[in-house]
Amino acid sequence: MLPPIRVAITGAAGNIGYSLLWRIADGSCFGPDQPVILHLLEVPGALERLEGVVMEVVDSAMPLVQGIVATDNARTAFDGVNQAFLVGSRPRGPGMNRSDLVAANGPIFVGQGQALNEVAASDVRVIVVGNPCNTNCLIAQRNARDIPPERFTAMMRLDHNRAAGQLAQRAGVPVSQVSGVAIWGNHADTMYPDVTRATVGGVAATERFEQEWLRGAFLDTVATRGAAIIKARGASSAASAASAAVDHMHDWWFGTNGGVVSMALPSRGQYGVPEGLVFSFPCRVGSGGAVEVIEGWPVDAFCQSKIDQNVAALLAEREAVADLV
Ligand code: NAX
Repeated sequence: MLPPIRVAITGAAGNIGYSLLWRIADGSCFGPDQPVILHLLEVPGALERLEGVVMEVVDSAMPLVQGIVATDNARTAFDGVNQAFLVGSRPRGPGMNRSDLVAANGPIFVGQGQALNEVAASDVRVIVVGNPCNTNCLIAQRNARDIPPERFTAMMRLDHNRAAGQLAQRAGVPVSQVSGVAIWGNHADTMYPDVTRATVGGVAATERFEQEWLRGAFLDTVATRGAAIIKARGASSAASAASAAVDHMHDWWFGTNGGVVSMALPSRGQYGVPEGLVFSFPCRVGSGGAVEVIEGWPVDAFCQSKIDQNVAALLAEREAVADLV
């Protein structure tokens, strides 16, 4: 057995947390030989619910779980953590638009960024899931001045997995036969699922499917999938979001073996995206966890227009939280 790693999950008593905890505890994320100490953060009003969740984790008798910290204090929650899943944030309420949500959730990520900066382990890696995740990630990163910016990422993997799932369904093949999908931009309905380099059952997606579908129903389905799930299920995506967070952190931990994944990370100006914006690019992860934005990806006029649209949206979000970053 390896020495344990400390894994923080914020919003641990929420819907995503309820799926995520067990996937981390059963070794799906960091491997079957990697013990974990779970650090669970909630707001004071949800501590009793969190206590119930902790009881269930104990009752699951998970051999990899070597300790549980449950708290409403960010400094306690992030003390010594190596991996941080920032899931907790305020959901969008009735009548709230995106900028209201940015304004409501921004301050949470100021405090959490500062707490990570002060007490997290020196190798900490962060995924921000709580929406608007790209801008929340930017805020956390800017408030954690001593942590290298590339340790902060936002989750685009659900969009990535949704795109792969749609291609597989359309072709009637298992999703394991889909590769090379990439999501550009913001986790919002402007994001662009790009299949230029995707293959499905060994055939280029651009040959297998009509362009009309790829730029029409496919795009719309992926972009509006969250809303479709809320309509059908009466609740927002939870298990699929937890699964995507596990995929993201698993691939960051183990590497992608040359495969393409979509991660939002602070731009270094790649593809003309303004420096610092937390933007999703096609990425690879090397062994050792170095995330590399893939260079030389073919960007046609359609893709460029989508990149521009997402840059504009993220610049507007950054402007709305200028006092927090
Ligand atoms: P829930 O409302 O079920 O759970 C959120 C939990 O976070 C609650 O228990 C709440 O008490 C807690 N919380 C709120 N503020 C907190 C704070 N400051 N510190 C610690 N905990 C806090 O939402 P859930 O369905 O779990 O979704 C969580 C977040 O994920 C939402 O912001 C949601 O919009 C976002 N999502 C992001 C996705 C992505 O692809 N990036 C997809 C799924 C999901 O919509």
